[in-house]
Amino acid sequence: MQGPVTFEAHGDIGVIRVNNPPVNATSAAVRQGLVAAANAFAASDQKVAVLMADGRTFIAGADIKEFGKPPVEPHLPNVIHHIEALDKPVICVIHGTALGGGFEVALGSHYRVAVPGARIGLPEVNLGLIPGAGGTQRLPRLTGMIAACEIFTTARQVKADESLSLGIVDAVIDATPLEAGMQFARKILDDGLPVRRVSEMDVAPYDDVDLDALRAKTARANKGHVCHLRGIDVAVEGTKLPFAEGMKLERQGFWDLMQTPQRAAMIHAFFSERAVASLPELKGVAPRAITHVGVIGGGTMGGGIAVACLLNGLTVTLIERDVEAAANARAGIANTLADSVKRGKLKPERREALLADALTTSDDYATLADADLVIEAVFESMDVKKDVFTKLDAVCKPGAVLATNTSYLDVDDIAAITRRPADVIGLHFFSPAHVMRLLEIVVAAKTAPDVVATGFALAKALKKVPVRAGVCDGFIGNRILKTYRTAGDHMVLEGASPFQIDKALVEFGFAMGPYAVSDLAGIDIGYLTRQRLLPTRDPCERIADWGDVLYHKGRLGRKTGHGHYIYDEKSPKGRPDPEVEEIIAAERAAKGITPRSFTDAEIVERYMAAMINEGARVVGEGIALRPLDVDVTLLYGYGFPRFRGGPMHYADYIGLDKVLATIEREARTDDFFWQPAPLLQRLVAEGRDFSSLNGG
Ligand code: T1G
Repeated sequence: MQGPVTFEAHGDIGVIRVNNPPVNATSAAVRQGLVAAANAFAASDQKVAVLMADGRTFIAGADIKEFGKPPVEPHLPNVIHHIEALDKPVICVIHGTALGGGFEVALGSHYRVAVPGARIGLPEVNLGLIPGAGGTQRLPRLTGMIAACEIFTTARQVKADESLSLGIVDAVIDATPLEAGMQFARKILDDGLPVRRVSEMDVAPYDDVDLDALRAKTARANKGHVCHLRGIDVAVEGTKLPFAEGMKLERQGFWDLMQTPQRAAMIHAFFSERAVASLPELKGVAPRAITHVGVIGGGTMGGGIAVACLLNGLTVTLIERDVEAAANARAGIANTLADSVKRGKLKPERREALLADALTTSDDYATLADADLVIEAVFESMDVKKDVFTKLDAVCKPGAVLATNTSYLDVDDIAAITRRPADVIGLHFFSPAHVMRLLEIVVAAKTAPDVVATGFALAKALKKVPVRAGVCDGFIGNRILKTYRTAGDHMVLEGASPFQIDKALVEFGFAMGPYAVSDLAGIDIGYLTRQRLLPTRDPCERIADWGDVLYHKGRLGRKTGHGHYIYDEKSPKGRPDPEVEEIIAAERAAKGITPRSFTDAEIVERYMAAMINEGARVVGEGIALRPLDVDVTLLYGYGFPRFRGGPMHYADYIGLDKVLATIEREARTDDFFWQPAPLLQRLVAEGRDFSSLNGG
């Protein structure tokens, strides 16, 4: 047999082998190949077949690249039905990550074997879908309804030993996939085990109370999403019917969801998260080797960066201003690692080893002499950073990468203080640095290509999502944040309350509104940003500095118990503070503004128009390479709802002409803040959208 699926005889045992790099996705060719191989097995003398895959993983799912295109026969559910209907046993061997359609192929096999390290999962909800090839109908028959629904609504990957205990796999065999399959096949032959079809099994009884609890928990965890609860409905109702009828119910649910904008948005997010690291400038450029990282500053950011490096196998030397501060930094890192142990993310003995062997804390820069890369995370002051880089330039070995974690300062200016500007780069982590996945990689004018490649390699090593950014105030994320926050502040001055704005944006899909976020991060940050930008403020700019009043009253947010919201034992998560409304009313009166009411829809429209417009400027100026880089930045660093795909994808969905019309409407009252981005105007004039700039 030719193509990505072959059938070969090994005595009494046949082997159906899938080989479709990089992850053996069930493309049309694979589906056709599976049917042909099943037929070859049926017609052969072999008594049992092993179904496995070459490469790093068993089938990792349907071919996402085919979504949104006209479907091609044979459909995966029919392929799986064909395999299950065989009257000779098929054993599926799982290695790597058998996800989505790949796991569903395994469920349609008669027996399942995992090798150590293998994981299974049904992550379709991450794409705005539900399992569409029998997952909602077969898995409940194997594990019970509650466990099955928990698996596909969380999209979590289930390890081999848990899969065994849940009855998903029949054995975990420590061998190569082929050897494991052959070993189990011989057991089938020796014991004369029959064909065993999951579709013919019954779902074990379950308690509706448990199901209702799972529904409620799922709804809370996925506000705004439609696919998770649809999956539970399909599983529950479908398995009450004959299997074939249940499959029809699942198929209907799957295709309904395939048509939703949420599916388009989440698949855009899936591919964009990968596209951000595929840059022409990195092609063929080897990164510098990184095993020993220096961190300057052991505060929240420096400590978090150190933990991220330690948890991913790097050795860390952390420098603080004196021995006491270094000891405090070590204690902070030890506590953070202890939290990881408490959450089951880290074994205690590994924590001890990291602290004993992988972490050095000191006040002596000389200990950085053999560091491969050093990241400074000191106070956001250019003078302080220049002092640090002068010291690093003196002690670090030739070829060491010198990185700044600044969130807005000019990386070119920092590089210029050194004798090695080509080795200087910005690595902007987001707090908490060992949790937030976004890493803005800020490329200065003189940063060498292999230093850029090193930044991306470090991001991969730390399991971060890297986005290349140019040098400007705030790079990509903070620059756009400042704009849409200002749009919110203007609306407050005009009559909206910060609490209404927060509510409207939570309804839109943000986990938190901008004012609740400000309370969390600290109102002082916004104040200091406005102060810093005061000297560059344009006289035409409409000033919305009512937040400064809160700052001067010491209302800094959660850390002082008072910000926009009140935080106390009565409302630990905050409740609107009427006094803030009074402060704002006084500000409006002082500016002669008569407040007006806003609808939630208008709040979202203006807020998103400001965000999209600044995103278009950032792309137009080359600070971000493509609109997808802006999407990934907002998705992974600023809580933008994934089911909307990011601000630029969302703009395409609502129509760039509508976004431009909003901006032009608002410009009639404030033509300074509302200046249409030239790129937005050009795309509208050409009838194109942002996706046309995202490349291949
Ligand atoms: N289809 C097409 N391409 C895929 C793919 C997929 N399912 N999964 C990965 N790729 C590409 C990816 O774009 C990248 O390409 C390369 O493979 C390596 O991926 C019927 C309908 C498997 C855990 O959601 O979670 O089945 O950039 O960089 O970090 O019910 O890929 O190199 O050109 O991510 O080692 C369900 C999605 C689909 C799994 C490997 N399956 N993939 O991670 O490599 S829906 C999924 C992953 C479905 C059925 C439904 C991960 C991975 P390029 P990578 P990795």
